[in-house]
Amino acid sequence: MAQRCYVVGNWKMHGMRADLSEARAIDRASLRLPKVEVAIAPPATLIATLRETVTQIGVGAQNCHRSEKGAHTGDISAPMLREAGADFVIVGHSERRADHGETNDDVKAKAEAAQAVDLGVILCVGESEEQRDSGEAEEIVARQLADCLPASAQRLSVAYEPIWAIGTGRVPSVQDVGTMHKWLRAVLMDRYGDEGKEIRILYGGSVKGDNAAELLSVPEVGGALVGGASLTADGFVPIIAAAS
Ligand code: G2H
Repeated sequence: MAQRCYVVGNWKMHGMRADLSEARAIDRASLRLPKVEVAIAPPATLIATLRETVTQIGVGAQNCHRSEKGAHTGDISAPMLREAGADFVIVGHSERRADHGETNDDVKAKAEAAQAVDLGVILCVGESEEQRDSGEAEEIVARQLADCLPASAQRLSVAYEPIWAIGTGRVPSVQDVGTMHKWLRAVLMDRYGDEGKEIRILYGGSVKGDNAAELLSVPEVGGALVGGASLTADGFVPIIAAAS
C-alpha cells in the first residue's frame, strides 16, 4: 500500500507553552487533510504537553542519546522520549552534527536506540555548499547515508537536507532534488532490499507554502521536513495542503 505523504515540523529550539495554540490549529487543520501524515517535533520540554494537546498529528523528538540510561548529564534517552509521548525521533540533523560533533556512527547508534523502543526515526543527511560545488554531492551524501543506516529498516524515514538550504530561503532545483533522492533510494535498496522501496525520503531546507507543491511533486520525494515555516499554522498548513 502506498504510504501517505509525511510532513514533519521541526521546531528546533523554538516553542513555549504559549505556542501550543499554533500546534492546536495545525492539528485541527490536519483533520481536513487526511491524505497527509503530519507531525511536529517540539523541543523536549513540550513533548508531553503537546502529546496531550493534539489528537491528529504525531509528536516527535529532535534527538536522543545512543544509550538507554547512564551518567550523561543533560541527555535524554529513547525510552524516556517514548514515555514522554514521542512517536519518533529526528537523528543526524546537520545542526546537531555541527553544534555537538555528532558522527555518522553516533547517528547510526541513536537510530538503533530509537528503534529498540519502537520509535520512528527520521535520519537526516545532506551536503555542505562546498560539497555541492565540488560536483560530487550525490556520492558524498550517498556515502553519508550508507554510514548512518541502522541494521533494520523498521519505522525508518530519511530526510535529505542540503545544509546550504537550511534556513536560508535557497532551495535546490527540482532536478537536483530528484537526482539526489534517486541516489538515496539506491542506497536504501542496496541495504534493505525490497523494504528499502517503502522508506519515505523527505526533502528539508527552506520548504515554504509557495515552494512545497513543486518540491513534493518530485518523484521519490515522500514528504517534507520543515523548520521555520512549521512554527505557525499560517506557515505550516499551506505546506500540508500542498502535500494533500
Ligand atoms: C532544515 C529545516 C528543518 P528550515 O533544517 O529541518 O529547517 O525549513 O528552517 O530550513
